[in-house]
Amino acid sequence: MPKSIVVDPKVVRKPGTVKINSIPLNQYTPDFQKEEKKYGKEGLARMYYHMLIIREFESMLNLIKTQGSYQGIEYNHRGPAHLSIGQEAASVGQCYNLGIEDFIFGSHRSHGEILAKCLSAANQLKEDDLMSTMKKYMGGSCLSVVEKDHKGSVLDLAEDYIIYGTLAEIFARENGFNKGLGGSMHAFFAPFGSMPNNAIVGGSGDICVGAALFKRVNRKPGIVIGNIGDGSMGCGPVWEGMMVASMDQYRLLWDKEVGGAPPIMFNIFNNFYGMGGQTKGETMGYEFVARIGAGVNPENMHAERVDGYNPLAVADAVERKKKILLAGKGPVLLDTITYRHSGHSPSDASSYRSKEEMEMWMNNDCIPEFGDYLEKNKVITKSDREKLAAKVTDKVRRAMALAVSLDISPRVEGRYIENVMFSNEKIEKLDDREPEVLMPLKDNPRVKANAKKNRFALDEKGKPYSKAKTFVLRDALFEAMIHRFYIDPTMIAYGEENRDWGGAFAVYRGLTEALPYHRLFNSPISEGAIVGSGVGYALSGGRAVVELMYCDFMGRAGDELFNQVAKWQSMSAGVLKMPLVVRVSVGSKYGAQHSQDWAALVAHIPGLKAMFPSTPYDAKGMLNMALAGSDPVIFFESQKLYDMGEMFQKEGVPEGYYEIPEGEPAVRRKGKDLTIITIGATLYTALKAADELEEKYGVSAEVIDLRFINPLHYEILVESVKKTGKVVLTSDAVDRGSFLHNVASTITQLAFDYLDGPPAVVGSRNWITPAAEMEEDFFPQIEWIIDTVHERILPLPGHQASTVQTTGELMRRNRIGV
Ligand SMILES: Cc1ncc(C[n+]2csc(CCOP(=O)(O)OP(=O)(O)O)c2C)c(N)n1
Ligand SMILES: [Mg+2]
Repeated sequence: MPKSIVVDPKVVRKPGTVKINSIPLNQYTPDFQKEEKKYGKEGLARMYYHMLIIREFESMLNLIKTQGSYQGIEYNHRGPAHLSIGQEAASVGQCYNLGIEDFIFGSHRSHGEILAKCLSAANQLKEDDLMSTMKKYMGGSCLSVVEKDHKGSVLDLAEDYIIYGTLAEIFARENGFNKGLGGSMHAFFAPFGSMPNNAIVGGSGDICVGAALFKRVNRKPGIVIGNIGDGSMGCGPVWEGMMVASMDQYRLLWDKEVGGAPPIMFNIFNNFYGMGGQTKGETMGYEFVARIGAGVNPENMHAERVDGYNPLAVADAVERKKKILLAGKGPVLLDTITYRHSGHSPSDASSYRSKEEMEMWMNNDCIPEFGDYLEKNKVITKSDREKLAAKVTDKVRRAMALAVSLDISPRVEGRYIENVMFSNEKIEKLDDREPEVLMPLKDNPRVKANAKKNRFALDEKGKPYSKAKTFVLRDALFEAMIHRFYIDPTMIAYGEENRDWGGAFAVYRGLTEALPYHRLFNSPISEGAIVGSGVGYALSGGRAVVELMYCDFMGRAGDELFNQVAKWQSMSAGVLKMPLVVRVSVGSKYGAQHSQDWAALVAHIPGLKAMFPSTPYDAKGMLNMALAGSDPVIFFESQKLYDMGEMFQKEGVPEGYYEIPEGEPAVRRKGKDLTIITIGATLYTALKAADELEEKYGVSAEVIDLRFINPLHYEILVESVKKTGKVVLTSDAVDRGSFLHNVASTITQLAFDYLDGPPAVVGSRNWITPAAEMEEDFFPQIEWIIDTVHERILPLPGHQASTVQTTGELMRRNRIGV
């Protein structure tokens, strides 16, 4: 369908100027009467109390890190502690007007935000709900510690729970909010809307957008705030996240009923420094973070600077912005100024800032200043303040005593981590409502067209059907996608050119007619945020399929794939699921930056499942499985195979639903003298090599298509090797670092006694991928496989090698690094 907005040269070439609206700075004016009316004395005092809790908590960690003791309790904390002393008003102010359903994501410096959000949520919950949340979470392990000997209200108990749960997490204890597997920089407590905090600067900048997308698409209540630092404004994922968050299509193309733009606020806790780099005057040029909004959309992202040293100014801003977000008019950018008294970390000597500057901020410290304001307005007395301070110290001391004890707060055994690397669930659908679709499945033009195609590639005489009449690999992928779209209402798919174009390689052609915009849409060219927002969507409870048009673009989404997709299930100790499929197309013909098979990079990162089908039957069955699971799957597809019909499954690709058993390689050709193991498109090259080996040299080769990279069952491979004693492995990945070397060494360890010699890997050359016309010099060819067999495995009588595959050549190539 052509776009509804015509790009008219007369209009776009017309001279003119862009008018940019002004951006408010620190416009909040304190008005005690109004504030008292809004929050009541109790609410105002509570804000102060929450600020005190954070201050004491962080000061305790500072003492532990610098002096090894707090209130007479000694402890050696080996991990990090990025403290937010000085920033308490900003986090408490932010959370005060947020509901439990509102999410906040954060950074490496987020202890204060976890405490502020959880304390605010606890205060809003009824006692029964509070108790049942605490009892249910991790089987009540954290609650049972603080409940013992506790006297006082449920809210008071919840406060202890929040302080202890956070601290135990920082100290890597089993009773911590994430069983100690997250730690200081990744701790969070989802039941109260405190969502993952990220040690990667700016890491939350695109994840938070996906969470907001989840809320919008699935009509869930609440808003999402991405808390990131001023230093993170230099990070690509943050900018990409803002681009995804501000796409015009939410308002112009999506059904009005969906509700507009995702409710996302980018909140910059602007403490004016990265670690030591000063963001104003040194490492950035924005002058005011809020100015950035003007570059993103005509509403300036509703940006403003707010005084984060006054909790009431922040609370007011968040409340106003929340209305904008709920009305679908986001995104919002908030420049919340604040200052950390503490160093970046306790070992930081603050040599990059002047004593005078630090003194000025300390002299205006947000806690005494707010305390004085409340005292002046008779909300609390001096003696109340002293009592509150004593109460807070007592709470933190008790939590500390519990958290340092290995008897009360043990660590999980290292082996436990194995259980949370994957969730391994089967989930038909992630919500019960009816999936939103635009037509019955049977009326879909592509479904109809596919119905007329031959689901096996060859006719009775073994002759291939014409391309137009053959059901090919891309059709198989389409069938798996549309099947799940009609079952799981939360499932969405997006990426570059996904909608009208039908995906760059036409896998999605036919989905556009079937799905409303909010379930299938084009994204900006933001590979980082495509994957990162997928992470946020999936960990919030939805199923997302995102696409990287070329494997080579994984580089653009490196952090998201390797640090985010792969890690959140385990860093949350299984609290979060990651039903995210990343479809990655592996190219050829387009040269050095569009033709690389990087499956090995994925194989190297724990926490990712990876699949690489090479037949239509497998493509459908494996994608079916990926789309019914709860784990992240990197799904590789070779562009050389999109047009390939089914050559192995004689009865053709089934029309109904089926799955391929996870991790099982497939024997494509039986043999007894030699095992050839392949990944992806080289299967077909290997089969031709096997035929030639048989015909010319009488060598019977067994060809096994790995299909899976992780998890991978070795039984079939070992069985074959026990029979043949000889192995060649081949794929389109360059030889050095290819995953096939892992397979080769594992086989060697599992079946050493059965091997006649070392397995040989035939990969692509360690070069750039050259032009299409020169690819035969780069990708493994039939002769390379046969020559390798001849030179390194089994001399073939009368064979004349046409390429050099000797061990000497191996040495030479390695010596010069190519
Ligand atoms: C991607 C990445 N680069 C660098 C770092 C190291 N690092 C940790 S915190 C930090 C400064 C971050 O500054 P800002 O975003 O303003 O947050 P603040 O520390 O001020 O809260 C740096 C450079 C990191 N964790 N992640
Ligand atoms: Mg900063």
